[in-house]
Amino acid sequence: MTFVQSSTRLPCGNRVLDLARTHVMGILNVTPDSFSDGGRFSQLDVALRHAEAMVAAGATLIDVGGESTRPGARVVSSIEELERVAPIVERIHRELDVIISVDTSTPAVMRESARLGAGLINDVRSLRRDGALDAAADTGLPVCLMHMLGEPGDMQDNPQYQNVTTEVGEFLAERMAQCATAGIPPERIILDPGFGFAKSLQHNLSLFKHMEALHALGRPLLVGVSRKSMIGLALNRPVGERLHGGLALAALAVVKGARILRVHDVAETVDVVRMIAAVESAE
Ligand code: 8Y7
Repeated sequence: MTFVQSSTRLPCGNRVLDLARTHVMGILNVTPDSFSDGGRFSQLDVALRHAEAMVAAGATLIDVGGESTRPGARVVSSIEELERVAPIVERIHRELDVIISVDTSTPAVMRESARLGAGLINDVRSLRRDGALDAAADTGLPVCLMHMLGEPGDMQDNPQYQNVTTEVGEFLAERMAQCATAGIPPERIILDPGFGFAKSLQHNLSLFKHMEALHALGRPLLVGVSRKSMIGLALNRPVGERLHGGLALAALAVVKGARILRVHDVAETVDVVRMIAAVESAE
């Protein structure tokens, strides 16, 4: 069977993302308190080397984040966030062949990162902060809209849904409508179910199982489950022992049509994606 997609090329600044295949996005935290890296990559040169290694391992996007979204993490000022993110965006843009995604909810960080060469805005708050819709629209860059209720600090306080997948879909549709009003057309949007954000284990598992329903929104899906507590809780594993569970979810996400996998373990995930592609391209 042949599937013809309307547009498979997503312009991301001075690069293009081919949405006909699945891509691996490597996570680069430049926060001193990030939960699984313990801040080891906060120095500019170490961060750049880490980004370089992820690109060599096959990442086509690097997600640079300067604000920890860990529950209970300290709030970072926009100046502090900019001071963490801007230098690494600039260096990656100058030195590496990769699309830079900037993990931010902060309008000033969106604008400055775009100016310094970022190709994608990844906002876990779906452009709900004051000025974020306009800032993202002004950059002309694509945006990843992610589902979350509340704020990282309180999102895990007893989240409730009638039907998590339906409600996530409704939320994302509403954010797409807000984007359209602000001048960000659907063609520039990537959607993300937001695993681990305001969701219990059962919510995450059900949302993952029924993820395909979100294809009805007509936009590519990004999935981020790397090392998350849904793996820890399902398998009873500490954060350092979640790779295999994460790779199982990566494979499932590819089969369910996800186009971008946001991960810490790039080399391993690239093998998963390539192995599936090898089978799918057989006679
Ligand atoms: C996600 C994310 C995080 C995710 C998107 C972590 C910044 C928590 N998770 N962005 N960011 N999707 N789009 O464990 O699932 O990596 S931070």
